[in-house]
Amino acid sequence: MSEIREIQVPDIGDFKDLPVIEVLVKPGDTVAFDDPLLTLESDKASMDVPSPGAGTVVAVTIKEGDRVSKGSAILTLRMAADAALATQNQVNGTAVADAVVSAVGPPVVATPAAAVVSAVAPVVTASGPKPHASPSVRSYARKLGVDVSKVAATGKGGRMLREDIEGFVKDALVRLNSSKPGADHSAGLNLLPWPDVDFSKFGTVEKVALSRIKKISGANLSRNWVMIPHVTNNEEADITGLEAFRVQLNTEGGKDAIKYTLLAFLIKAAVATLKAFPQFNSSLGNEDGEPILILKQYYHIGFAADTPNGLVVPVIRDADQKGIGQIATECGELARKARDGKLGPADMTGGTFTVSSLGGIGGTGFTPIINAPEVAILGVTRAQTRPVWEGNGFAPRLILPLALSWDHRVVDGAAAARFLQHLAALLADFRRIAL
Ligand code: CAO
Repeated sequence: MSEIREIQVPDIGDFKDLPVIEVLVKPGDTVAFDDPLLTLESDKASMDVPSPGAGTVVAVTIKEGDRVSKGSAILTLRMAADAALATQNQVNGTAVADAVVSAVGPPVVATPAAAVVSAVAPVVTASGPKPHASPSVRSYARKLGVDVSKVAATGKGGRMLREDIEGFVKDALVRLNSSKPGADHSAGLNLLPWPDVDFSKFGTVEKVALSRIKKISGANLSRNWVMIPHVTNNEEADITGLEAFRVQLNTEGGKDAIKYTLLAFLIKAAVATLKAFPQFNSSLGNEDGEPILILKQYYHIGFAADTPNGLVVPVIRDADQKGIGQIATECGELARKARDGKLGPADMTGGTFTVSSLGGIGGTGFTPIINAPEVAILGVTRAQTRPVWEGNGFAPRLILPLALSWDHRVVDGAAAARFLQHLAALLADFRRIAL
């Protein structure tokens, strides 16, 4: 009769009460001696707990998020007939079934170079820390010949998952196949193959890895650009009065008061316009195989934030229920978190419409890409004082360029023009928001 043993956390040095960040096996899995069973994480490193022997997993006692120390039960293992435990001298368990004994695995600290992988890095940058991947994921990557520094990590806290390695391999295979003669080079679009140029033939080059954010946002932007039939309408808003009001509020407030930003007014005006044109606050859906429009009765407004690692879109929740001061404060806090790489998934999900403001930088217009599954995005560039004809003479007016990209499957040009006119009228006279 094969023996069932309870496997426990081995000696992990001075560490205690470490969180389990990944359980790598499930009941029924066959493991060999030294195969990783789970990954633990301290504040400085992640480490795999290897199996002390070969066998089949009967039951897993712990789950992701549990905290463990030396001796904590991990799982029960039906030992392979000829398997010997690495550390027989530490056997001390209770019977579970058949002839059950406990065993702790080979000490994790016995192989420090392999066990301690990388410092936890929320964002992996070209020249920054190494990607945060557990030893088992690294070993898996090595088996498949994958360089982990080229893989975008999608796990919690920027952790690399086995799925990330698999996705990378699949993408590489697709690229390889599409480079074969006669292959379709363009995901069904029948386009010319991407130019394969050795730039170093023409001059000195430097290769820099893309940040994790750039890899993820790039993939999203490509999909959105290819899959959504975008159209962009342009409009101008006279914000002379609004800007004077904003400056006045900031002057009255003093040094420590709220800083009223143009972005906060834009978000408030966008919400009022979305209420007047609900199809812009929607997403395309599917029910029983038929396309439907999902109109949202909440107004979570995303705003594009430029960070050293790339573009992110934090979301102001329930912007319709917030005053302009609160929106300005939240935008400031979220923009700061974004720059520090500290935005969590909750800060960036659930948006119904996005505002992308380049006004603090410059420009006269651009074509923002819709942030799927939203159906429209407002792009704003720099306001300029211009002479405007007022019937009997020119007057200097502050004019703000607006660009609205919209999904032509949901909206049409006339609705987009009306949306922008409505928005421009609100910005020209903010009292209209109260109507
Ligand atoms: N016209 C003229 N001036 C403007 C303006 C506009 N449209 N928008 C902002 N400004 C002014 C502000 O008034 C501010 O001046 P004061 O300090 O004197 O008041 C200054 O420019 C700086 O503004 P800001 O852009 O730093 O602040 P903000 O609140 O307007 O914007 C944020 C915050 C997060 C939107 C901005 O920092 C940012 O990241 N912008 C880039 C967004 C982006 O990358 N979009 C492109 C996406 S597609 O790749």
